[in-house]
Amino acid sequence: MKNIDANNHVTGRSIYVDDVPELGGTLHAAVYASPHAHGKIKKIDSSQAERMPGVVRVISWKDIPGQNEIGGIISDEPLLAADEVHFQGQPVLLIVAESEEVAREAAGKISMDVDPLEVITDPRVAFEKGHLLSDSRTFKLGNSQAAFANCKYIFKGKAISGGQEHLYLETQGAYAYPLEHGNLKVISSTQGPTVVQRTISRVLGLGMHHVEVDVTRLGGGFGGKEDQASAWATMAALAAWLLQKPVKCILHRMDDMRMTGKRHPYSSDYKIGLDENLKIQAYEAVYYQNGGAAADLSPAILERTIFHATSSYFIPNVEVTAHSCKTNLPPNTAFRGFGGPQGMFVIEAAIAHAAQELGVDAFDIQEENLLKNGDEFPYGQIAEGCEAGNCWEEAISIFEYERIRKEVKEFNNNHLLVKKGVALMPICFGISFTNTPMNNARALVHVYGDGSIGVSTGAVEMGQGVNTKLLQIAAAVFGVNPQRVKIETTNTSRVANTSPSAASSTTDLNGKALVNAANQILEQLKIAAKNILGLDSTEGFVIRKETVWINGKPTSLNWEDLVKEALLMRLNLSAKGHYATPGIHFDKKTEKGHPFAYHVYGTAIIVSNVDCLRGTYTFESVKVVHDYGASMNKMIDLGQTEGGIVQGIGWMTMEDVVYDENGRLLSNALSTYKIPDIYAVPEEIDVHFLNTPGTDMAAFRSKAVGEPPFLYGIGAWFAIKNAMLAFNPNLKADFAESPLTPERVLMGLYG
Ligand code: MTE
Ligand code: LUZ
Ligand code: MOS
Repeated sequence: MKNIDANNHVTGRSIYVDDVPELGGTLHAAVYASPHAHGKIKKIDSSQAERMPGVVRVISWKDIPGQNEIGGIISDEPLLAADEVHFQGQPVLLIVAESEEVAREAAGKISMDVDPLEVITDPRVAFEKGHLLSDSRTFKLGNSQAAFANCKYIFKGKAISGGQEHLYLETQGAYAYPLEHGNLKVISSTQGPTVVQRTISRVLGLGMHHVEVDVTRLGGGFGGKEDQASAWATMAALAAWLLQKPVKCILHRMDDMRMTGKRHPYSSDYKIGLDENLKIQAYEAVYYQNGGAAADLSPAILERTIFHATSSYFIPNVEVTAHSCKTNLPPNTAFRGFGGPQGMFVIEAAIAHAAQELGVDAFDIQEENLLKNGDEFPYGQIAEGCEAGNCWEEAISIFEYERIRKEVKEFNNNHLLVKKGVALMPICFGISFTNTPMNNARALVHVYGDGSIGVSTGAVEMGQGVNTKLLQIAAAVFGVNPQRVKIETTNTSRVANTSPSAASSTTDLNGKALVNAANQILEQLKIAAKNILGLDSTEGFVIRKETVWINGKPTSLNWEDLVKEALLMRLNLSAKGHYATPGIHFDKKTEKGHPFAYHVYGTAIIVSNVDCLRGTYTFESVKVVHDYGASMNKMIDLGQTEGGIVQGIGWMTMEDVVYDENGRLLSNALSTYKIPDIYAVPEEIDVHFLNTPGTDMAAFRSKAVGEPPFLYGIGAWFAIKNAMLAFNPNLKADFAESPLTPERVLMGLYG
């Protein structure tokens, strides 16, 4: 089924927050943000701004009726700075005016003096000084110290990965307006409507029932709106509440880039030990996560780093420790992969290091250590339904890896200044929120008198196609034409206490809740069918193509008549379905458990082409065998895969988030922050669907697809590195730094 939004997207008809028709009297809010990265606030002068015609009010933390606190996991983040500022771009004042232009101009007339405090931007420096955002975490399996004593080869090194700007096409924003009885309605571009509702209720000191959050769709989220949409929604709500007027707060691109957090940069140390057969016997790593100035989701992201520390490999002796370091940067946040990619880059760097030193292909080490069924992850879960080996083998055979390898070698022998590199990237990603209680969802389904169906869930459409998949599920379970089904907006008054749409789990959780709701209604329809058809039993009752079937045979009863009769019989054709992932658990004391419903696997073969005179490069091909289970929508899944690959390559190669030593974002626009464009996309992306039955833990046995393909991009770094090695075999082996920009390539080649 085609994505239900496709036509509207390409014709500009899709509605985003800023497209919602404005109510009369709507005001506009702009944020005054700190120009200082760290300091005690001495004086703020907003008098000029306040005097400007059209300015309605300048709001400070003192105007907050409830708590000046928006931290989700840890209460360490004010909505508006009070005594101190902790990063450049931290919101200090909110200017509300009759137009957006006036509000922004007024914000530009505000000045602030601070007593400066030390600015720290490096996570290792923060760690040395003891500035941590949360408790450090360690996962252990076997005994790595003892195992190292028996390793033939041991390599130690350092790996650094950079930040990443989400660059959702729709910037952060919200539109809030007061309703009667002290209620508020907020239209927000958020992945987490309940997060927004909870945060507003806390800041305004209102019960959650007073706050209704509604989401139509997002122009992209990528994790950036899992937690960080709430600040802007709360600002709009605060102004709307204080002024009792509709207020819009939409960030301009450069403000969005400057004020919001990004993917966490990491700096890590690793130690890897192998035996003479290239079996990895021991692995240790310490990760320094650059968390920024407040915790945000950092503790959860830190956890996923160590969940994925060994990636797609089995290593019997592991000890990995992660520190969440507090720096004076905007609080970093969720981004596709949620800390997993950062952990997986380090183990791949360690393997590449060992390969370079031993004079073997990384391929040989990777293949020797691939995860198999029955292997234990360092967090205690046992691998089941493991497709790592199948994806790897199938990729090698259908894409003829041996031929690719030979061709690359030959090409390199025949070219002096242009070199090719090939790398394989096996992936393994755990599906479920690592915080077990979050793995639940609800759906509200109405069958209307004409046989049409309305579906509300907690799922947020952000471009990933969840609404299309939910529509497919509803149509399939009811056995009706997809045209009968409407997916409603995501609204906290219809579906409450939702987890954000994240962790790639949105279709699994909400889809299963939807099946549950639909089945309750089918039970009612079964009673109606029994009555109408005068049956003794409803054995084998099923609706297929809008016709009721009993015991494998079609009856004369169709969907519309069935619904009409059921309502005349006063049956309930509305239902609320609930789903909570069964069988998952995790004990943070022992750091062991079974946190994931299942894992997603795959293998990519990536070929790079590096111009060794200029340091520039292209990607000739990315060839993938991916484990989708029984994909319920191959076009959407392919889109997620292609998008994920390109976004992953961007993170590893060209997207360079740069702050200066004063914590000022230098890469603050698309002129200085390079993301992959159509010319940077690999010339060929060939995706092969592994043929498997999938798992019952996934909705319709169609495995989660949102984040895993991002991980293939990691292979791009190693494909470039391998091309560089063909030019200069003496490259530093014990240091891996991403993004591998053309500048870094050039300096690496001749350094
Ligand atoms: N695809 C598009 N087009 N836009 C997005 O914002 N977010 C990604 C991924 N794919 C995103 C996307 C992220 S970070 C996640 S967690 C998943 O989609 C969320 O949706 P899912 O749970 O339905 O896969
Ligand atoms: N969000 C979250 C996530 O809160 N917990 C997770 O485990 C997670 N994983 C991936 C993406 N977002
Ligand atoms: Mo995705 S990082 O779980 O929003």
